[in-house]
Amino acid sequence: MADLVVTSQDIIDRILALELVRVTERAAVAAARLRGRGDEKAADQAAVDAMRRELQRLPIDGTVVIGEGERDEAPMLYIGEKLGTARGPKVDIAVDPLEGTTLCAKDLPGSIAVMAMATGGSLLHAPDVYMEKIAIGPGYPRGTVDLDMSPEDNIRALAKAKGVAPQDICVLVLDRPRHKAIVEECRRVGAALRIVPDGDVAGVIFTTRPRETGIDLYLGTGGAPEGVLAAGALRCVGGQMQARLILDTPEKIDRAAKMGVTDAHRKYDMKDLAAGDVIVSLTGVTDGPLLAGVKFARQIIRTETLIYRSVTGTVRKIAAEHRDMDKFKPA
Ligand code: VTB
Repeated sequence: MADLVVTSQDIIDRILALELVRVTERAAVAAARLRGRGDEKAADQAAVDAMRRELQRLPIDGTVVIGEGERDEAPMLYIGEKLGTARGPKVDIAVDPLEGTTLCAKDLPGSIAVMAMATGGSLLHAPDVYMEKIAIGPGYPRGTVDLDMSPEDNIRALAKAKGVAPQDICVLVLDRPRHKAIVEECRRVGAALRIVPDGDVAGVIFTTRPRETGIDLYLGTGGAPEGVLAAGALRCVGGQMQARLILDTPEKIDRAAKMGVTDAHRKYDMKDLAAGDVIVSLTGVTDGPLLAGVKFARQIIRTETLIYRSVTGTVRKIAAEHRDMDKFKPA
């Protein structure tokens, strides 16, 4: 049998994949200890600390491109922060250590710890503004849906491509007043709507596994950094996504320009959001349709993680039992 020859390419997309699982597992466990305690900030901080600690140990020359905020507003995992031992490949890092902080604080479904790693320079440096998004899972002809088509046209086109009636399509939107028109139009067409309080990284990723989640289409406006993370996972399995930043004030246009956005109205394709080789890891914090949340038992902590890898399109679901309790002690 041939020896396993490890190239630098392998390091990013093969060997590091399992390391990313460890990173999101740690963040998820840290946040899960504070599940249902009504303290969003504490849960988020615990996840941030744990994620950063793990990332620092990795053999990478990493730069945070999607993080907790600008350097002056986030002491950790700020945009531009260098991570890793610096002895390894140059990579872009996008993190959302606790996506759905309120879901976690209220112990509601769908909060996750999530991160993406990609070849250096390949993730969109998205400012923390809103982003209009549309996403569908794999298996549809390119261009089946479009950000500039109406919800009705998108639902009808998707139903046709799936071979079902529009009434059999389920759309996920965030529960926000700004989505009133989308909700009304979906209702008119007769599609099902899942209206979630938070968590649109997971919401977009739900479209990658419609048989488990029941979600065919994501519509609406959420955070731009969240959009980049979700696009990474979608790309790995051949889903489709389009997005547009909402830059509605001179201040936002200026902030985006500083991050390299020259066309404020640009319609981004999935590849513009996450190019290059990308791996995305997400671990359940609270129970959800994709992943079970962290379970604490006597001397065992159980976690569930999905890891997406673009090079091969492999998705692994890793159910882990952790027995080394010292590693999971709160900091
Ligand atoms: C979404 C959602 C997040 O922010 O991005 C949302 O995924 C968008 O912002 O969980 P608003 O809450 O202002 O609508 C969160 O809800 C929180 O970061």
